[in-house]
Amino acid sequence: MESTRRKLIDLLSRYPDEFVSGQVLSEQLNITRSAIWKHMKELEKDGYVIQSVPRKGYRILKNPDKLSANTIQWGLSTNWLGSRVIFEKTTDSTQVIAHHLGREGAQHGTVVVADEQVKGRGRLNRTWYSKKGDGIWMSLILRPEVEPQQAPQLTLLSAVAIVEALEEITDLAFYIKWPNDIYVHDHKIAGILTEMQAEQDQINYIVQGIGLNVNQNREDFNMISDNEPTSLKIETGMAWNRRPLIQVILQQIERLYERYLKEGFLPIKTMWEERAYRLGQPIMVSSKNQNWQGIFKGIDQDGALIVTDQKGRDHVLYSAEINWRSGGHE
Ligand code: BTX
Repeated sequence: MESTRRKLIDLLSRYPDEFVSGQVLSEQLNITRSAIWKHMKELEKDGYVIQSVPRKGYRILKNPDKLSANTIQWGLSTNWLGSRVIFEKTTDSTQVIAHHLGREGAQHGTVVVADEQVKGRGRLNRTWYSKKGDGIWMSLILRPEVEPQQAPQLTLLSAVAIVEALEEITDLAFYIKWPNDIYVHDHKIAGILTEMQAEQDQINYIVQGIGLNVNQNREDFNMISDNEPTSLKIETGMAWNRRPLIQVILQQIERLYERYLKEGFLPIKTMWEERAYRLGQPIMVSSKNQNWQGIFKGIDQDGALIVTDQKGRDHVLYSAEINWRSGGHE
């Protein structure tokens, strides 16, 4: 049932301005014309507006805004990412659900999406504000066959993929602040939280959380004082439908992930550095209780930060606190 409806959407979406006849649909899907009609009624329940004209056929007039496991999957052109989607109207955190599923053996590529999170979290248990209906709050379960120390590479990989997805659908330029934040016009629009369950030399699973602000207004961020977040709506002046956005993001992540498995981290590293915030510029580092100024040179093979100090020596930093904006002067 599910996959028939998915194929139906795929067929109709291929010819957006044309009618596709019931005859063609029934031949392609190998079901009767009355079964096609029943599927159309089900799609309408999920928010599709479908025009049906006798002797011409069917066409989609409007895709649904509504998020559900079905609407996320229909029209999603991935092979494995999102092959299972769990959708919750409201939850503490999609990370919690995904960890639970991961422990129970959920398949690689399972995606958990929520309309609202009441305990959304960032790194170091910071709060991630996840207002109802206004953003993309989702967690991916991944089971990569790589060494545990390579896991941070997957944060960088998804950051590049999200930037590519956002640049595909808007005219804005996005960049990545090491290691996990996406910025536009100096404001944070998205964050990535990669958590891992591993044994010494083997990853059991990774839960990668992605939070993207979509339709918030400026006043929705009044409670955040430290980094003036932004949303797609604030930046573009228009509201966005989250469903196609989720699909483009998943498609880009899957594409880059497959490239990573074939070609390794190097192409991802290059793409990441092309989009890196303040690359080649002075930044302040506070590590080992010392503050010093250096030049942000790039990232290494593991995704760690390379900063050159004033004597020209390179330092590899994994979790140092970086004062990005100051360059030592603020
Ligand atoms: P982070 O630790 O880099 O960023 C958290 C910080 O960002 C907060 O301390 C706050 O200052 C600021 N902040 C909080 N909410 C927002 C927001 N909506 N937009 C911009 N800035 C904000 C980044 O952590 C990783 C966030 C991952 C969120 C996803 S959502 C789906 C999944 N579920 C879950 O609980 N977390 C992940």
